[in-house]
Amino acid sequence: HRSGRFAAVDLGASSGRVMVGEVGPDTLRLEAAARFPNGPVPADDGLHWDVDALVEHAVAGLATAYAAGPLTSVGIDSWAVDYGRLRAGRLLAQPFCYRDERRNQVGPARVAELIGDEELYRRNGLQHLSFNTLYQLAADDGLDEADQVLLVPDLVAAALSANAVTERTNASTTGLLDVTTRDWDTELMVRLGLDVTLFADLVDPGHEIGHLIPTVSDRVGGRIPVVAVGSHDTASAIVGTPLSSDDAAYVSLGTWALAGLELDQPVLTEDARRTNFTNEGGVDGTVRFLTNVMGTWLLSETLRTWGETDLAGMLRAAEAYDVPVPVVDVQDEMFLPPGDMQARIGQWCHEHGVAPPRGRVAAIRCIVLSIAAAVATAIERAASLAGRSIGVVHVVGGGAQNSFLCQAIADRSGLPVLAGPVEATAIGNVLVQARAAGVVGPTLADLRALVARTHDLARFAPHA
Ligand code: LFR
Repeated sequence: HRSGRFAAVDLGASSGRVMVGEVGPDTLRLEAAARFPNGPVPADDGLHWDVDALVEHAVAGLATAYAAGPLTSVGIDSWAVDYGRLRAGRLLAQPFCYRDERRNQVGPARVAELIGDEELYRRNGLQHLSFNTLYQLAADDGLDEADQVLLVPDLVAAALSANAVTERTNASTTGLLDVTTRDWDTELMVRLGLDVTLFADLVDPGHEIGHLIPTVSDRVGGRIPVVAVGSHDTASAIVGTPLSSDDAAYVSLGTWALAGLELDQPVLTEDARRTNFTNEGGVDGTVRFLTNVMGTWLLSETLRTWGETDLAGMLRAAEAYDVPVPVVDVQDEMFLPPGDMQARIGQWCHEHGVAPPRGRVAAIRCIVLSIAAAVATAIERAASLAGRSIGVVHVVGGGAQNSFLCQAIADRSGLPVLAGPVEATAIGNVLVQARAAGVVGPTLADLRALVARTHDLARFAPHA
């Protein structure tokens, strides 16, 4: 194929989109066919996602995309970790959301009784996040009824194609994948009391999962293939990041700020474990050596509780409001669940004996500078743990539009920041499909060179 039109269904924690990428050897053009809201839905037994609604939005968005011109294939990515329970191919309940406070206390405690943190890290290489899939499974009292569990993008792919698989980059976030072999760690599953037959076969990005089932293709307009991509959104984002040398670090900046390095081999040292660095699986067997920093979630939750919608205006005011504000530890678990972040910042400051930011604009300034400080620390640690020196920081994702935050990261790290593309995740998604169709590639470097040729990046130099 010389070119194609590839659809990316990209599901984020606060919104989803169907993007169309027109890709040829020298072209990469992206446009949105549909955008739709998403978010945790509270119920009696905890926070859930509405995956049925996401599937419906995805199909409607694909129909809109197809109406503008035939699609070559579709790929699906989303946030990691969360899963649905199925029986005979049917979803038993809507998946839980990883920000559920109660489950996040139960799960790690149950796993800790069965396996120590040090051994667990040697096996799965994952940073400790209280919501990693294995902890959620340990807190799940409804597994007996299920004959399969699927991660969110795989659930959507199965709804579209009737084929159930587990895409490997996202599987690496479950904690149940062997970090060295990248296969299911069935021995660990057994030790945790999990039925190994619950987990579907692993496939790699580029694998054709199946074709749209007739009820879906009738609505969309064509019986196109569903192709596995880096179905963990962060894996796709890193494919779409124009990294061009070993001294480049990245920050995939959205709800989370995923800050780190692309490596060939995992770093499984005690230092890496104690500083909470993860070795997630990237596309083409790469390692995403990074840590989760609380990201724009803090901003979006703050604005949501205020009933304020003008993020850009608030950021402008906060950047101009040059008064001292405290830098809080955004990694504190108190900031994980939904709620009033300004109040929690006040509480954090009270507990740590510092003066809280006064007023809304100061609160926004405090959040931005605090995120930047945590990101800078993460990059510095990643470099030292991996034995690299860093010359440039790529910021991709929605946060690349936040120039106050990008500048703050440059200032705090003392490194130049290259911001963009904003749509790195959708770009990584469509590029892996385009490569599977023989349009571009074959190496990640080829894909990134195309991103660099077709996208202007904004540069932020550090202020002394
Ligand atoms: C980003 C992300 C992170 C993952 C978090 C929870 O959207 O996928 O990589 O740690 O969401 O799934």
